[in-house]
Amino acid sequence: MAAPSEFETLPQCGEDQIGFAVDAPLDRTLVRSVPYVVHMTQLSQSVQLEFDGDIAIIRVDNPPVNALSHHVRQGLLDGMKQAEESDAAAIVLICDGRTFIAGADITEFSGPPQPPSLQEAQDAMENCSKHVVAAVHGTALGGGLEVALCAHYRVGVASSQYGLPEVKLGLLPGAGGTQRLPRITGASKALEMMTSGDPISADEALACGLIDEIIEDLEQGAIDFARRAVSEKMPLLRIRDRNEKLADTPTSLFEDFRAGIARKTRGFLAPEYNVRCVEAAVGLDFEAGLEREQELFRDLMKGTQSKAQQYYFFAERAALKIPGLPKETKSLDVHRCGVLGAGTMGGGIAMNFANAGIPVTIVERDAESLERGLGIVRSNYERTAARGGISSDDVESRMGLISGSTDMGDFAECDLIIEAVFENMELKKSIFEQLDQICAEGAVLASNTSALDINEIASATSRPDAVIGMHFFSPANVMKMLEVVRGDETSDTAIATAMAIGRRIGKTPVLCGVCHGFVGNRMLFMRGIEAEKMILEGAAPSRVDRVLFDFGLPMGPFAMSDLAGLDIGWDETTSSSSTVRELLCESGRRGQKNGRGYYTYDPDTRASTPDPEVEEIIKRFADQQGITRREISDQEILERCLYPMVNEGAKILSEGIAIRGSDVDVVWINGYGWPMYTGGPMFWADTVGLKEVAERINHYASTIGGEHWSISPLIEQLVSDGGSLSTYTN
Ligand code: 3H9
Repeated sequence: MAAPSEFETLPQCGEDQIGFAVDAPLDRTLVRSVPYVVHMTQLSQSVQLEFDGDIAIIRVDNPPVNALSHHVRQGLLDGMKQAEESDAAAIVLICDGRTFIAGADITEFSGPPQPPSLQEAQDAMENCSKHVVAAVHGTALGGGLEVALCAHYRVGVASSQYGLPEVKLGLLPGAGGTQRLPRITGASKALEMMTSGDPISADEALACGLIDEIIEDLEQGAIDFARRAVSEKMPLLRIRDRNEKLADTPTSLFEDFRAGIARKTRGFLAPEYNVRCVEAAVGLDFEAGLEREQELFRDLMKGTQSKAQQYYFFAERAALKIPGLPKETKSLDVHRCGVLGAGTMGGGIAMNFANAGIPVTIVERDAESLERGLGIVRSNYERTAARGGISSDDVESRMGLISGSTDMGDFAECDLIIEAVFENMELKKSIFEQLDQICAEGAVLASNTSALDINEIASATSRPDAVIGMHFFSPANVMKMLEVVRGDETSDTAIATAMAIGRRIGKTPVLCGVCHGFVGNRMLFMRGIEAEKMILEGAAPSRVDRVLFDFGLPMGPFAMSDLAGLDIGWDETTSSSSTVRELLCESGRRGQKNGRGYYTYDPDTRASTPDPEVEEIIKRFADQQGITRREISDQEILERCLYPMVNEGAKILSEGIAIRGSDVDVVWINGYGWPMYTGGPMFWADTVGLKEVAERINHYASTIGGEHWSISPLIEQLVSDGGSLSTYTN
């Protein structure tokens, strides 16, 4: 096929060609700036071939993120073949819409592979006898970046980003990325990018050689670069042939790198597999490295971890969709947020808003508490600045967005007010009564309660439709989880506002209904009951904690209680020696804060050691209760901690408190550090098998008993229907 001359407008089209005039009504949000595109061949439903004079343009348009669905792969392959056969001098690969190709189409992973393979299209690019230039805007991610790495040159606009995020899906870049990236950036940078999955900026990409130029106008810049490549006879660079950046890779690099990421990646398979691939890039030739990559990719793809992580990718996005909430529902534009309470929670919540550039008014009952609270916020920021996380100017600008006050009247100027005082219903009701008097009409009134009844709190106001729960998790400035709790009368606007602002401040919001403890804490309470029972029956607290840590949780229930403080909600005057926790508090053990809780803590290192005194207190209490102590296996500990949670999760679902099973998983992964590679409690139970789970719950119901062991009818129904908790939707 011949490339038409620059001024030819509608040349003869072949049977597969569709002629388009310059102003053809196609979506060209960012890319169309060349006035004389002359003809176009639609290669597949999402890829077309055009010619701009002597430059062939392969254009991908597969909304929303130009994922590499089979028709895109087909179009790329055909486009490369036709462009090479044409008399175009060079080829530009470009995408329409908001981004360059953002990776393989994850929805295709669960089905049988559909031809052509991505590698066929990549080979056609890399081996092309003409210059191929990839033009990047938005995000070149995963398979998208791997396609760009097969071009001879890459150019991108200043806002473009580059990454191999496969590790976050429990995978590795399986389209040659593991062998090409290290060859172009060096092994160290590739290890960093592949094991974190985080993208780098265009500036960084230019600095490490990943791209060749930053351009202003995406399409024209890429075309100009391609013409220059031809006129200056730039070499047809194939990354696969380049080894210069790998030559002096120190042998110690890999072990040092593994040690550096060990803590963060504990339990995950994919980071280690990615490291092995970079080792292969350094130690083997390209083809052998590619084979190793494919072998490891297949291994990961077969395993449960990647299925769990892919499930989580869609779960997080599904949680943002609220059935029944009309699409046109407008969320309130929050210009200023009010926070009541400058304690640990209130201060942390205020930081989220300041971090997102939203002014905050924080109110405390007296000047001293206010000053103390603001001091803690400042020192948190200063600690982050000392570690290099933000600049000292950022500290000042963020503190500048937080105004302290002791007058609740100042909330009159706020669009959203979040109450963060301690958990006492009467106190909260009196506060909401006052907020009702003070706050502007239309403002959203939120409570950060972690368990209390939002409907009762709302009943203290004349506008229950404006009242909603926004449960942040501690430390509120760090944890991503936000439970948004809808009361019976909460308005659509209040829901939309809480969800939208949650996203704006970088949280993962999940909507749920009212019940004691909502989704997360209600399930946690059930685990707490069994954990407490097991230490009386003979399991040491450190053993229970170790079993859950080995399962993948960041810590077990006793270490968690010590961290939070054993005296939360404990009152010396009413303490009645009726639980181990009360007994520990009565004997002066407050948790990490005074170095003594379920464990004793080294004052310098904060390392914990089991304490014989605690063991003695537990034994004595068990004797008093007439409990016979025995050896409890790790398996029993795991089952008795996790199955009551699964059971409660199912009850939460069947009561309609959570919208979907996957929402429960999002809460537990983000709120409590449930290991993502198991997918969350609902997905995990599905992988164990609901029949097995049901049998074990019934076993404990008959041997141990208690309301929390009475099996959820939903589990029984799913067992008989062959359904699953993770895909269950109300
Ligand atoms: C890979 O490439 C493997 C290769 O190495 C080997 C191959 C052989 N597929 O996030 P958003 C959907 S693995 C299918 O809200 P944003 C998403 O579900 C892949 N669908 O937008 C959502 O759907 P809905 C490596 C995808 O602007 C909609 O697009 N790549 C994919 O906030 C909008 O998404 C990645 O892991 C996909 N790959 O963020 C990149 N990506 O509207 C994954 C998105 O129905 N993607 N969707 O809810 C992202 O990180 C973000 O989507 C992105 C845009 C940053 C691109």
